[in-house]
Amino acid sequence: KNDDGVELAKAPTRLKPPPLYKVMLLNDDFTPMDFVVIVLQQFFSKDREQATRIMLKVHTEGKGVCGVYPKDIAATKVDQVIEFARQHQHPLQCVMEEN
Ligand code: TYC
Repeated sequence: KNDDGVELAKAPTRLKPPPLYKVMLLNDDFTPMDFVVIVLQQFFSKDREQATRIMLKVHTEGKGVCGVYPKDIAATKVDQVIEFARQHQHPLQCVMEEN
């Protein structure tokens, strides 16, 4: 209240930015390298060079980040990649992790 007893407007509540999630590809021994490069281009908007770099990182280190997104978009990417790999009978796995 101010000096006249009038209720003052409350400061607006600060909203936290939504948490972001890393979408990661996991290495396996069977999925062709070219297929992984196509996935990175098609679902993560990478050019051929970026896609190749990420694919090789996953191949040598076991996993790698494809992109960082809000939760619902990350979950959709994971589903799309797993479904695309399944359609082509590759065991490629894709997961999300909170950043
Ligand atoms: N290791 C696979 C091969 O040698 C290639 C590969 C890379 C598979 C990345 C999955 O997420 C992956 N053909």
